[in-house]
Amino acid sequence: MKTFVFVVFSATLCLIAIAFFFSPHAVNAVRGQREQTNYDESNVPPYTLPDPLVTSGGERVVDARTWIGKRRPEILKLFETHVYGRSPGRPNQLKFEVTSTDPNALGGKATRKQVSVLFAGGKDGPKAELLVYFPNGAQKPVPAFLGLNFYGNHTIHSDPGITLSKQWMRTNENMAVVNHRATEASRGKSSGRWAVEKILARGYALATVYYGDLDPDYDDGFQNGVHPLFYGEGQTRPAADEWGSIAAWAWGLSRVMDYFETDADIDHTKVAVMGHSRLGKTSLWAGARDPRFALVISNNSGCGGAALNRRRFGETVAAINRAFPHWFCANFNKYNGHEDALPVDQHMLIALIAPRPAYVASAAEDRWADPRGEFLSLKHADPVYRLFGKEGLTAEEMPDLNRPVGTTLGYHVRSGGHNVTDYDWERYLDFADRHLKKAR
Ligand code: GTR
Repeated sequence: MKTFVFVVFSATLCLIAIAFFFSPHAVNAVRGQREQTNYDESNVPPYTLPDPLVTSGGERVVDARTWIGKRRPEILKLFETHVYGRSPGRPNQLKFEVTSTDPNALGGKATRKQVSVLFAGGKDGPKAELLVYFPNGAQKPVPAFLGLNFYGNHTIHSDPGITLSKQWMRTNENMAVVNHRATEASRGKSSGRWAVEKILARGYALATVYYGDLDPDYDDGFQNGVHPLFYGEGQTRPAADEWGSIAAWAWGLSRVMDYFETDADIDHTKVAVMGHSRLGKTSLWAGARDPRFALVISNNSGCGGAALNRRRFGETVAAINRAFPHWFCANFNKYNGHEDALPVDQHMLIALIAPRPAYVASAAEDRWADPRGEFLSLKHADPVYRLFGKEGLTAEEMPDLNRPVGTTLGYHVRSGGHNVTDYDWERYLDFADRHLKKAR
């Protein structure tokens, strides 16, 4: 009897221990041991940002020519070496193949074109499937919005003519992704995040690619996706200063821009690149690197996107590198817990976009992404816009909820959480109308 009681007692203790281990409380406790997430403004440590307008040699930059010729290339190189990693250029074998065109899509409102972007020139090599909706009746060539999507092109609209993605994707019941593959029931599952009809009605084309076509979003040591296409003799993974996944996704956006340059219906001088969350980090890096993007939009991009690293508010460098070891280059790990040693901060990423317009949107409840840190990045990029005689962002303080501010640098903090809503899209359309349409 004694033994029986002892066995039952020990088994119960074990079950309690297992239950605790898997509870959110325990996860937070373990996380907390490693690092506390700070959500308290009064606990933001004092910090000094690197000055975008002082060269590595200590020279003050006072004109746009020195910025373009000297300081901008320096900063770009710093971001490549320490944050996102260097990317290759356009592959020589790059080919585009239009796989379908329907002039009568969305009840006649749009022309739907689907294009295979063949990175190695053939269908068997790595490729991205591009979906473009053109607004019917608009004067050509049309300006466009381009953004990567999280679960396949077929999720942005229930349009049955969109090719269902065959790529690996994270299993997700809400998205009807079963065993890592999309199903017919996945169609339109992300339509709430893509204001397709609104964008078309305002005279813009909308183009999108599934980000997993470029690099599936998990840490596999860079064996799948586009990285291996560029390995040198004997190379098995990117070097410490070479591209991670964010840089690969951004590289893919530039390849879409290569396609736009060949499509007479798109005005490739008026393309806005937009992304949400990890894909907002991606749109910023794509826009920073590739000056062919005329306008850049970051939706709730947070750490590694628009938010200042040195504030250590919400997600930090250490937290992001731990959770997503494949997103940045290996060198970025040196700054886990050592943000002040970074030779750049994210205001300099925005500055790389100057003098082109950039828009950053935060969401009030998205504290993990540090809304205030996102605002401050824009604010501290403003002096670079002034070199070009442009007004960036005059607001000194964060605006009230749902009150967009800014001139060449636009900002709003929307009520609600981490998401892309029609409110966000309406602001992007207004901003694009001001900057892309005025020269028409
Ligand atoms: C989170 C990550 C954020 C953000 C987000 C997303 O888990 O910590 O940096 O990128 O994912 O992309 O949805």
